[in-house]
Amino acid sequence: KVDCYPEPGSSESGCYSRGCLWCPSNNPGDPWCIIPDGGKSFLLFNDKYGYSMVDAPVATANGYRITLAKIHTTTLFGDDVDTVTLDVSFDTEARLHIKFYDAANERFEVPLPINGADATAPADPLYDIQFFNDPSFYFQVIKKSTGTVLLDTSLGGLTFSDQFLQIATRLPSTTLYGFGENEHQNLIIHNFDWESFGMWARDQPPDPGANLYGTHPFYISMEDDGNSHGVLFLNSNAQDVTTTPAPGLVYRTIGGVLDMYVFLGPEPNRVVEQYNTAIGTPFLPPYWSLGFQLCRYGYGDLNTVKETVARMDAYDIPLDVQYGDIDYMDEQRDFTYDTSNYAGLRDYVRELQAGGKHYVIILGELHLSHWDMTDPCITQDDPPGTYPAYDDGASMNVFVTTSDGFTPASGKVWPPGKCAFPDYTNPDTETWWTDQCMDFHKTINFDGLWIDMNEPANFVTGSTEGCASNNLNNPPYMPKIWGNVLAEKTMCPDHRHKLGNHYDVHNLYGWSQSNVTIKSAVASTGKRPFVISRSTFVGSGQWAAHWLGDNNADWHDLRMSIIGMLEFNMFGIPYVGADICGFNGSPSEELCERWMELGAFYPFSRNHNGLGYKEQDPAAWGDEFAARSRAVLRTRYTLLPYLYELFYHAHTDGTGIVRPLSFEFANDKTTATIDEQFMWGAGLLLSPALYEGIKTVSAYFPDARWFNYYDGVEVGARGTTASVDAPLGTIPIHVRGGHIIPTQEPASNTEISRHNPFGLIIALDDTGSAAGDMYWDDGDTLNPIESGQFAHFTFNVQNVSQNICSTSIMLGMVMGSLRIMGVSSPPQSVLVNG
Ligand code: MIG
Repeated sequence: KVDCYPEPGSSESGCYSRGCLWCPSNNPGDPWCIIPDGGKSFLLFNDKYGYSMVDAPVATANGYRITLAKIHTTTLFGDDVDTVTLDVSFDTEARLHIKFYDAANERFEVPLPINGADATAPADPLYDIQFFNDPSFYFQVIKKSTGTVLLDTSLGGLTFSDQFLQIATRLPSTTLYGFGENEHQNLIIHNFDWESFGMWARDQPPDPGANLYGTHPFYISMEDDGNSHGVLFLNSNAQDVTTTPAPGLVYRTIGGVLDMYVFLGPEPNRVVEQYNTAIGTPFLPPYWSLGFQLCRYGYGDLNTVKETVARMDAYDIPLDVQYGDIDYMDEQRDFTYDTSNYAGLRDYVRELQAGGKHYVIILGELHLSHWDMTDPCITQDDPPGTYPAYDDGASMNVFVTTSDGFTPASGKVWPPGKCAFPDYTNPDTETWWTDQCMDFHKTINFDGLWIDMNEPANFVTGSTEGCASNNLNNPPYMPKIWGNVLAEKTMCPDHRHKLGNHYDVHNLYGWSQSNVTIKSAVASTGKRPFVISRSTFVGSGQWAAHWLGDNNADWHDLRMSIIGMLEFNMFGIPYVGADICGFNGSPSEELCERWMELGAFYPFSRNHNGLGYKEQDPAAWGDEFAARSRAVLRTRYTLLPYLYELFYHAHTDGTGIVRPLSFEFANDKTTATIDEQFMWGAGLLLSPALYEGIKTVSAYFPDARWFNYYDGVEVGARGTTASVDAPLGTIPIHVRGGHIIPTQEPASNTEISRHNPFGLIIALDDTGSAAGDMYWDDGDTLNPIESGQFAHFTFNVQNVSQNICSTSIMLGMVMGSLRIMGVSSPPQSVLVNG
């Protein structure tokens, strides 16, 4: 069934007037008004819905072109497009591109280049596509090796109207991962009972059912035989997806085109690689940004920041990055700092840097008072000449305008202030924004930029003047988003950006800001950039990291962070983490300790706290807490060379860093739903303690050899669950047989640890072999790979080989230890250097 009345107010008469069938049902959730499927299941009705092929598909250089004519006479939301072109291109052996667009009129399309299509049709694609006209047009995509039908749009309901586009497909199984940004209660979406997820960037703490900060219309489906494939809907409008019992999906969007990419895998990790390579692989982070980071909203003054850092140092808890949240600013104006409460910030940042630490500042909030409402607005209300950021921007016309195309749209953050929103789709904005950043960098020598509230958030609905009543601001179909109003917490959809109406580009706001800000960061620091953004879209991972937003300091959100982290690794943003110890609320000591343990294994490891809550940095709780946090962070630092090497692969091949167990053990069905354990790469299994009061974790061990990281002892369990010890201060870690993990002696920050001796953990598999590799560079120069300024080693039990070696990088690298796990009898002798 495909719902013919997806908005509220379904009724029998309303249903018939759409030419649909009224079928009351006892199953809760079932739609009662359904799109006719041309007599296939309802013999009384001959109505056809959708489109039909006018002629046979026409072969093109690498696929087919098909002309589709609308066949139904009724409409759901009006303005149906009569003739739709379908272009199918066989992009690569593993990637198929399917695009429906209006044959006659240009429509908005996301300007993201999709990389890597072959020039000519691939010789032996992994897929086949078939087209049908029975009774209306549908298609099937088949995985050739197994015959599995991956997409099957015979469920019907294909709709292409101006403000309502819909496609429905049957899924080959109920193992479905992805779609975002939403809080999913389970790693796999296991509810095929008409569950909907809305996608429309929103300043919204992670609550179940809400559309959150970013938009990622991408899913991975695992077929029953363990093979996988992925599908991207490349669309930036407000949209939603609904699961159906078929099992199937109904995808709806209110603008743009229906543009789908299918990634054939067949292994789940290959799907992630294929997807990430297509949309742009993640940036290579500077090494220091793999260290532990500390932030809070509302330190209030520089002395408090200094005291916090000082007690971290006193306990020798590793710390690489300190943040400045909006309270460092002068009344929350970007590119200013509070010269009374933060007097001396300029020198303090230099002092931190001299000690090997780094400083990251927040941007994108302006003109607010103590109110918890901020946004990327630039204040408009300062007298001319007093706030250069606005004056310069106004003279360069860099702001989003109202529908008239020239008046800057005004948002509001705190009476009586009004503010303007930079339009990052305007090339002039890049110049202006970069100038501001470079200028400010002369005052505050920041190392990275944190861009917040770029959904974009707004205190008022739409603008200070509200929003006009028209089809953009009030579209006929409202996707299943919170508030049911597009302008809620943001600007009016009819406001104008260089690239198009806000209606079309809203979901690209944080994306375009990231793309610009990474360039501004390079221009300012001259080093490898570090940008972290709250709102993201398909492709954002090339430019920015992401944190999971304003979570709660509770056990539920501790657990949910694993799912969020795993999803963003699928979405091409592996540099991700949640606020350790929670943003809203004050955590218990036990919760915060457990969070420090889990957070030590977020790629983005930052303890961050909301305004007014109890201090929760790891040095704030006393000696025992500090000692445990120190221990768990030293474990992280020991493993940083491995994390860095995973980032190298993410950057060069698009591989996920943090992976679900099911992506490594796709044929083991038990792993499909596991979301309280995760893997770093293929070699490390993490089984954190996630419930109050527990001292052991019941962990699943897929069929492999597993060794306790801490003592090297082999776990007996294979393909079964075992109880592992997790006293406070310990996160269970197991090394998988067959893998070699590069390590380094830890220190209080990476600038120091980078000079320490390296080590290798060698965990043998059943055949006595193991392999691994390691990437190394100076940690913060720009484009080290392009310029050959790096070293790359591959290891196996028999030998070590240097693939690529830059001698300056190699200088001073010392191999300090080898730990070999799984040797059957103790060695009789050891030879070093011959
Ligand atoms: O209205 O800058 O998600 O991390 O500390 C809150 C203050 C604005 C929201 C971010 C949060 C940050 C906070 N910001």
